[in-house]
Amino acid sequence: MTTDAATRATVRNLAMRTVPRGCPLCEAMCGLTVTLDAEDRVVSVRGDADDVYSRGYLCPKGASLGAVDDDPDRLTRPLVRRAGELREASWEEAFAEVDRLLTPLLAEDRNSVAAYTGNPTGHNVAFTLLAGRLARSLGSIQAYSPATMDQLPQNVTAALLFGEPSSIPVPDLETTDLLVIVGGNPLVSNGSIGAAPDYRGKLKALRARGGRVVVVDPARSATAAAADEHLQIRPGTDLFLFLGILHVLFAEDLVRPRAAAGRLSGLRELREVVAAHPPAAVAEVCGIPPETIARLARELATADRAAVYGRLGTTLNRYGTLTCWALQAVNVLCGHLDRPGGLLFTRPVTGGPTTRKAPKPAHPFTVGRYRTRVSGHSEVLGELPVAALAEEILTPGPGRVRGLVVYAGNLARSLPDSARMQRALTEVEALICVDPYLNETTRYADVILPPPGTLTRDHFDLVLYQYAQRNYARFSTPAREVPDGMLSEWEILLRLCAIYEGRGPHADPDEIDDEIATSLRRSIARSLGAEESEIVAGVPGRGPRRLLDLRIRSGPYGDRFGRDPGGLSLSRLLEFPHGIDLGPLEPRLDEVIRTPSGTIELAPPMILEALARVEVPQPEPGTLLLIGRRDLRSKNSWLHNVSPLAKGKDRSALHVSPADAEAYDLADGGFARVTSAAGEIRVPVRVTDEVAPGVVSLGHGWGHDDPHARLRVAARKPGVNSNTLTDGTVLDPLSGTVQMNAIPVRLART
Ligand SMILES: Nc1nc2c(c(=O)[nH]1)N[C@H]1C(S)=C(S)[C@@H](COP(=O)(O)OP(=O)(O)OC[C@H]3O[C@@H](n4cnc5c(=O)[nH]c(N)nc54)[C@H](O)[C@@H]3O)O[C@H]1N2
Ligand SMILES: Nc1nc2c(c(=O)[nH]1)N[C@H]1C(S)=C(S)[C@@H](COP(=O)(O)OP(=O)(O)OC[C@H]3O[C@@H](n4cnc5c(=O)[nH]c(N)nc54)[C@H](O)[C@@H]3O)O[C@H]1N2
Ligand code: SF4
Ligand SMILES: [Mo]
Repeated sequence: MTTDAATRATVRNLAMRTVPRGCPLCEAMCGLTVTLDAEDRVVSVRGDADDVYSRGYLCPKGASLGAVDDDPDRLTRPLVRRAGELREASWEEAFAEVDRLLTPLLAEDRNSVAAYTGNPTGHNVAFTLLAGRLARSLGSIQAYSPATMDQLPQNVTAALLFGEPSSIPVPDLETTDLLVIVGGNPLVSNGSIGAAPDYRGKLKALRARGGRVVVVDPARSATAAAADEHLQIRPGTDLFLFLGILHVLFAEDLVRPRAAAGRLSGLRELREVVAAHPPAAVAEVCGIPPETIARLARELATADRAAVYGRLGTTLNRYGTLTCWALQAVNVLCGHLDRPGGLLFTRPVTGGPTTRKAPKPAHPFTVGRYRTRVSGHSEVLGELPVAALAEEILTPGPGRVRGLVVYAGNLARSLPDSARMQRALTEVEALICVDPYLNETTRYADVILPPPGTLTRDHFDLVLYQYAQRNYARFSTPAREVPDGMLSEWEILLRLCAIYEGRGPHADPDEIDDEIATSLRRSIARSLGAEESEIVAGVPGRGPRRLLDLRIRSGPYGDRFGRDPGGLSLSRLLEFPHGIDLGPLEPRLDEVIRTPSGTIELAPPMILEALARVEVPQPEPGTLLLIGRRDLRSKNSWLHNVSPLAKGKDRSALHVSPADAEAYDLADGGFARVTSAAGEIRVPVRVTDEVAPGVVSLGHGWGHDDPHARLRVAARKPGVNSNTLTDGTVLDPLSGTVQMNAIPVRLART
């Protein structure tokens, strides 16, 4: 190396900086360290060994965060449709176009404009803080999100049992001795509503201390392969397994609710309804031997520290809510709720419904305050089913959805019945997308408003701290500036609020920012019984930090605006860039329960009525059941364009059992035609005994073959879109959640 080169290298190294950042790519919330050079280019991303929550763990997605943000296909300017083509435009032109398109529709009928709030918004503090205002400003009942193809059955269950939809307890991975994972694959997904960094390490530790892991899954997933026992259940039948377990608990007098004792109602009704479901009867339905069901029930009832944890395999089916309810009833009756080593309720740093004083009297949980126009689906927790969105757009008549705003969603790939969804995206009169990519959905847009990369924003997991493995918080400041010519997502969203509210495209976003802060101060003053003048933010300026400071200071660890000087504030949290550990999860059932009866309501009428209507699934002859799966280097539909994550072989093959491969004359590496009620695909086949005969599996979020999208890396390995096959006609009646697993399909060789 010449002296000059050495000097330059030294200068470069001196100018390098390493900043701690929370990873926004999944629910594990790992702490990362991002190293940037003098030109603000990301040089490396590593696990942050000093992070008090993740202790250095990261996965391939986190390691690629620099590449995620610096993907050359990300949009850097708004696109506006002119003469049929999407063209680059200034922000002023783009907002003027949004105003021109939406304002007349909103003036005529607020409900003619729908909004879809997609998955990445849950990891984005701008959205989580502004969601309420965005919805109120739009003022439309047409509100959609992935909840109705994800966790809404768990929310409805929590609302029914505990009186608050966000009260979902998480398994205490650190100390449990028996973990039963039902329809979740945390070794790939890193877990969800109960996620954890290094789930594999946590399961290893569990087994090393003599504990057991049981996985209930139709596929031998990575988690099932790492477990002590794998129960290969028939897709869509978990409800019956849990009814069988509940039956045994009553029949063998194994009910001992411990922490929940004395706080239960509905036990007698529950005993009556499960009497009709002995293991011998349910075994036929779910394909698990009756003696195994009885043994599992006894093991759960006698284990000191055990937890049953369920995720998508329990929610995305016709009986999603009943399944989640029965699963939680098992935890309650076996005494694992609200106990260390069982399931606990996290206490989040910004507080929430269960850390504030309970309303008196508590309202009973109801659904159906309004219904969808076309099929009459009920509203549930302010949402309408995603499966109804396409028909609300496509069906003519008064009240039709004519405008659609999509915040971070890829409707053309992630929603059921893609063909119909795409027709709807063509038909909708105004489509506004807040999204960094020109992809399979945004390519139909009239206006695309692209946010800058994740490293330019404040990061704080406002929603996800509710389900962390410890009481924990970390605030990350931006690693680099918003590039010239771009607007922060915060500002984009405030300007949309202004347009929805009829203040026009040029309104000052700061005004709305101030209004939001004022109303938050007012509500905090009311809940603390303080004067509004006492409730002041301790950080200067506007934006997310001011609102977060108000929420942290009024939260359960907060300094209560000086009343508790040792307490937390955002300024104090900023002193801990590697996160602050607020202690292990602890029992707090008294704080959580807020049902009208003040008890855990085990047998609410909604559940009993739905149970009475349950039908035993009858497989159509000649069909197989299609289930989904996730992929380590994907995040639903949107990381497939990131080069380091796109390496390797095609990941969207259909998994077929050896027996079915033989029956349908399919070869490993060959192709199959898969047909369902909604459509047909041609897909490469992988013959594997990971799936049982009669079951096939395919990941979702693929199908990057739209020539109008600009996803150059993804287009090289487009994969096949599994949602061509999900028809979206079967919904969980209690939550409106769509069946995405156990889809009947036919196979043929091509
Ligand atoms: N790497 C990666 N991580 C992710 C995501 C991603 O796309 N990639 N997505 C994130 C999101 S949005 C979510 S919601 C979470 C989801 O987190 P998980 O629920 O853990 O994810 P899945 O891999 O879908 O696991 C579902 C499991 O259910 C099984 N299953 C299917 N049908 C049934 C059934 O009827 N009964 C039972 N018992 N099991 C069934 C499937 O075989 C699969 O193993 O993951 C998050 N994390
Ligand atoms: N068949 C089948 N379908 C499924 C599932 C399944 O298991 N099986 N799982 C379902 C589940 S659980 C979920 S959560 C949904 C997810 O479905 P969606 O909510 O539609 O989410 P994604 O498909 O991940 O698309 C995310 C979009 O957000 C954009 N984006 C990424 N980061 C940002 C950002 O910071 N800001 C903005 N504004 N945009 C951003 C991406 O470019 C992409 O267009 O898919 C569902 N679909
Ligand atoms: S496990 Fe999740 S949070 Fe951790 S690095 Fe990977 S994507 Fe990020
Ligand atoms: Mo999800």
